[in-house]
Amino acid sequence: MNRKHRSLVLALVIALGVMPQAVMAQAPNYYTSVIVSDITSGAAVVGSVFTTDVSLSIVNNASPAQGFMGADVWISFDDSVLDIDDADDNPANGKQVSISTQFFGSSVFVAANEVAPCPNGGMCVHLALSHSGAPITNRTGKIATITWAALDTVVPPVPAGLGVDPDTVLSDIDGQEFPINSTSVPSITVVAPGIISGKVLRQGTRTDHANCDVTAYTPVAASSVQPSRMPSATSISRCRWAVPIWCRRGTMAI
Ligand SMILES: [Ca+2]
Repeated sequence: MNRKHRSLVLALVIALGVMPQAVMAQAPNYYTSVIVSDITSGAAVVGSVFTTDVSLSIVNNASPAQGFMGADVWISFDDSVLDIDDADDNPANGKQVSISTQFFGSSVFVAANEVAPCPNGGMCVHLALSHSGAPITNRTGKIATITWAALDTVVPPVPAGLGVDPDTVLSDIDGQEFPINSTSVPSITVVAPGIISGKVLRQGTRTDHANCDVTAYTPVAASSVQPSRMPSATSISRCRWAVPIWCRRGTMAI
């Protein structure tokens, strides 16, 4: 993040240390949450990508309502298991996630959208967001969608290690910190790819195999090969037989 452009959120949070304790005690009438959703698309499979949403929530139960203006959010993850799929596909500016206007609205100001070391160790998705409208008093909504890439170098199953770093803060219009009453993070485990098996049954007889393309990913043991099922030299020359699935007993690719 360009530190010169850290949001008002970050700068004002520093003032927290000198806040009167009486102010900290006055938080009985609202409830705030930072929520990382479970998987919303894709799958936590080695070599694949999947998405989770990051949302904020505030609910006021009494007047006068308290509202907040910004958030400095650190979502931690195990970078030996996951990477971030860059939202803008531009490696020159680092890695970003997809910002949502659902919570802060169209006036959202993005001071930080980066992958950076967490304040408390490890790697984080860091978002510093604020907006120019009225303080938000009752709303639950997305601030971002993260596309995770499950590394193909891990030995599954392995936990993704998602978390909300303790340095995550919400701030009100005066720059004072809102207590975060709860955080919610899914327990995601990266697993091995599944295997789909089945048979390809022959229907009728085809003599012209032009433009056909058969691909199988499961090797067939040599003992199961039936020479009588082998295609002729002519058909081999016309087709791309990747793996001899057609050699299995009782199965036929074309
Ligand atoms: Ca980028």
